[in-house]
Amino acid sequence: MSVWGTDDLHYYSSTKKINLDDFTLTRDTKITVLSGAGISAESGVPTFRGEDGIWKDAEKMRLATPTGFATHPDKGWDFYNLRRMNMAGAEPNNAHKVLAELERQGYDVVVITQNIDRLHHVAGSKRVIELHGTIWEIKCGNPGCSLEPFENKDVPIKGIPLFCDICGTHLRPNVVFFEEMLDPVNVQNAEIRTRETDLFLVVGTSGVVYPAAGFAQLASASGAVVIEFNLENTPLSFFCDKSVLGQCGMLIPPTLNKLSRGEFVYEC
Ligand code: BJW
Repeated sequence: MSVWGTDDLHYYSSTKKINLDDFTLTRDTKITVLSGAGISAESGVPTFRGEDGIWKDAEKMRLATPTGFATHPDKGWDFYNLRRMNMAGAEPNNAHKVLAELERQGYDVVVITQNIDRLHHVAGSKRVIELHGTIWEIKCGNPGCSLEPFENKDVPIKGIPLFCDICGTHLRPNVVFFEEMLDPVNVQNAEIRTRETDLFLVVGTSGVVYPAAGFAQLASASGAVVIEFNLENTPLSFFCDKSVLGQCGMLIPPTLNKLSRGEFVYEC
């Protein structure tokens, strides 16, 4: 098994469509969720792409690269401080809460999230793989430095830009910038879980960033039932047995209720 899996994750093709009437969600079902920015949109956290997306501003997108942040750590921290303020004020919405409630009721749920906001944790989800890190931790910008990432919840962080006491390099958020490797342990755990999963939910992601997007393709190729929740179709729709279009906070609860034949109930 490859740790990165990007070679085989990219190019799966899917022609299968599983009839959801033949599928029943039970406590033995391994459920895996791949979430993206869209799951937090109803909590007031902006998405990246699209009309109101953060990446409309090309400078901000450059700041989310290792070189961009290292060149302008002051601007980089301004950008992340604004996002910390936004995320600190955000509450989990029904999409985060229903997934946490599913786990709480004894269903076998793992969330693989691309989000850095920790709203899945706040909602109560216990088994969460943070593929792109978290804004609530800081690490040294020097990958060779011995400083371990540490939690910091100050909003805003004062005295920016911050520098490492050990090596003097700038400090930065513990998030995965473009062109950076994801934590191989996280990727491997996500890959193992995806390969063995029965039901794979793709929630609020544009499905264009890899290796994350490849997990939906891997789930499909591994025989899972794959259901997408999004406002619109995405490049991943092709790999899904069903795309449920609309706000995920509204649509996930009734879908889970239906799949469980009424056993799982979540009151919005
Ligand atoms: C709703 C909704 C509602 C709204 N209900 N739905 C060429 C050059 C360089 C690199 C590459 C390259 N080609 C490929 C790569 C690899 C690159 C990549 O995939 N790039 C593509 C974009 C082309 N990947 C990487 O670089 C990764 N590393 C890597 O591959 O290392 C190996 C390597 C090294 C060097 C060179 C090449 C490879 C790392 C990726 C890290 C991504 N980082 C970010 C920033 C994190 C920190 C931060 O937040 O500041 O992660 S970018 C951003 O995109 C963020 C997100 O997690 C990620 C995915 O976005 P997401 O979550 O899908 O959000 P949106 O906005 O795109 O979509 C929201 C969706 O929600 C939409 O579909 C809406 O419709 C929907 N929605 N409201 C339901 N209510």
